[in-house]
Amino acid sequence: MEKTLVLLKPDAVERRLVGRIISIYEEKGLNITALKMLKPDQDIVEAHYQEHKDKPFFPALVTYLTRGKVCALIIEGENVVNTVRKINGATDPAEAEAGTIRGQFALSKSENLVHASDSVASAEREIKIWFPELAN
Ligand code: 3AN
Repeated sequence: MEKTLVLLKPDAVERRLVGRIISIYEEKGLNITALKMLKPDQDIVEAHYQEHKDKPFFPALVTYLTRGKVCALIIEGENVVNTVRKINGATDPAEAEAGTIRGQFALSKSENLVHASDSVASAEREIKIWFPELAN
């Protein structure tokens, strides 16, 4: 079964939206197969967002992700990578459809509540970063 890595980022935890957001994935029929809360260190966040390391917003992105706890999830289901990206909505909440998580709950392009892997290969890479204990 396909897997994806989802992060409910510090703004989701601070705004007490963890339960509501998880419910949206579950109500869609997807399975949460791993879940943990952690305050990530800089190394984890830099590894996770390595594709953005040369972007002007990278330092702010690292500060944002390391400022508090995140909820990391592995979600499994048929076509889960694309399905969760659709449920999350566009990166810029101003462009996100109203029914998506970002469309419903987010306003800011830099603090947009959720992350989900953008491909099966990214999911494999990101799951190793956030759940190294599950590597075999
Ligand atoms: P997504 O999370 O939708 O896959 P990415 O991978 O392009 O989007 O961006 C990763 C994260 O970087 C976003 N979730 C957001 O927090 C931040 N980000 C992306 N683009 C910008 C931007 N133009 N300005 C500030 N922050 C950004």
